[in-house]
Amino acid sequence: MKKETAVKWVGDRYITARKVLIVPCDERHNDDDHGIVMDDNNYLKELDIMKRAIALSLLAIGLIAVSTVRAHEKVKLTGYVVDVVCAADHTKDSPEDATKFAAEHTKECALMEECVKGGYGIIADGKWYPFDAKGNTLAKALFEKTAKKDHIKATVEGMKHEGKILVEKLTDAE
Ligand SMILES: [Cu+2]
Repeated sequence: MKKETAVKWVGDRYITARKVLIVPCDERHNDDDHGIVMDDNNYLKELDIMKRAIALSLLAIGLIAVSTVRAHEKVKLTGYVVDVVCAADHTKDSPEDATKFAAEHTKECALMEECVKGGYGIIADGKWYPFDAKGNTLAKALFEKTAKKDHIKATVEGMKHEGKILVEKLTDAE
């Protein structure tokens, strides 16, 4: 703002020879970006604002990238593999009860048509973690292969994302 053109103060305004600038009270003494008059100085300020906007956008993109990486937390869990249909009744159990149910849940049940369709997950430390599609395929193969009737323990490795595990590896445990 060209101060020399300011004639006098009226309330929150500078009365200038050409136009009236509205200046917010708290920014009156600062270099303000809120002037309405466009002159060469303001044009430069507009560029400044653009630069700031670009910097802020880049910052926002950075933050989103960080949170996406955070949302994909690497996990390695060992527990009992169970089908989603049966696990649904036990997700609110105490960790002890959930673990007991998962341990006693049988291979036979896990391979019933409805249970296969529902997909699989793991109960580790008493907590339920459903698998993604790849996890479901690997879990079904594990159930088909195992000689155990129940207590079907496995270690799953992958990424935790929105409560699900994006399974990379599923291996027999014990
Ligand atoms: Cu079942």
